[in-house]
Amino acid sequence: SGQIRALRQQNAALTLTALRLPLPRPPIPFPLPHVLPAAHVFDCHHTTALPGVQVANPGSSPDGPIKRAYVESENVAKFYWDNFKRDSIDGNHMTLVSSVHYGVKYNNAFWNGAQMTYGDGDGQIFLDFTLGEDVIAHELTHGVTQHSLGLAYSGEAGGLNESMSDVFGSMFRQWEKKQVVTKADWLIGADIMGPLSKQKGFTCLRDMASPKSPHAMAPQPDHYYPGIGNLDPHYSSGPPNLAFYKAAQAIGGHSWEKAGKVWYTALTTAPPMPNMTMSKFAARTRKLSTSLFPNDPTVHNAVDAAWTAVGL
Ligand code: ASN
Ligand code: ZN
Repeated sequence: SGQIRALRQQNAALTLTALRLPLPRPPIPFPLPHVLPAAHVFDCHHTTALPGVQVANPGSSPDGPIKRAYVESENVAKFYWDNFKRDSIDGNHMTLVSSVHYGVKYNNAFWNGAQMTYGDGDGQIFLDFTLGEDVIAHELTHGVTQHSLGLAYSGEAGGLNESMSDVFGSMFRQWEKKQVVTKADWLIGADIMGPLSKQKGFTCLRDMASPKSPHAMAPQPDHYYPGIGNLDPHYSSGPPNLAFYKAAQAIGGHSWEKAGKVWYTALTTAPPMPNMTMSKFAARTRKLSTSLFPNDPTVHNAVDAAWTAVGL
């Protein structure tokens, strides 16, 4: 019939149009999911040879440190991606390597420039170091610092380096618990304190909210002074730790959303500056608090007052 002929002509016209015009690319309906970097775990079997023997399927290991090193490394990678769009330690999808059961009753954990290493603790002073989510994020953040500002591990930069690890270590622990700043304890190492340490009244290694606290195993100065850079970095980190706590507290909400963004940007958006001073870092966060949150003067005021309070 005429109707069918008309439809056929219309159809032919559409086909011709389609042949002549390049089809527009259909828009991707949603962004592709981010793939977390791989996490590898090695077992030192109580030796000090690194990295040790690689563990297959660490995520389903019955061994606590092996499983935790895997799961929490992936969680730290997720923390850095979800909140700061950083792809792994180096910002370039680097595989996360951890070695556990390092040495015999080894009372520490460390980043060696390429990987994390965790001791089992002696069970008296310290428990297994993978029990601290903040400890795991602390060590991984040493890697982030190495691949960004490249802060030295001595002088004022050393204190800043340690403080970055405590700041993002605590922030990560808060993020895992979905804690607002007023509910967080701001302690570093609270989950690895052994019975002997607790018996002595130590609740943590360091207390960001109260660096001089006698309940911290390693009390720190809570105010800047010229010459603070001569201290071990774990002590000179006191004033910058307290500054972050004060800024986050005054801003309120989740530490990783505003204060964390300012600190992260200050750490990662400049060429390496291994000898950065504390006042230079403070100045960077003061500036970034305005440029990142131009419509939210609370952020700048909080950051400014926090540094001023610790003498910077
Ligand atoms: N656990 C310590 C730290 O990451 C090891 C060290 O003294 N560097 O700071
Ligand atoms: Zn450290």
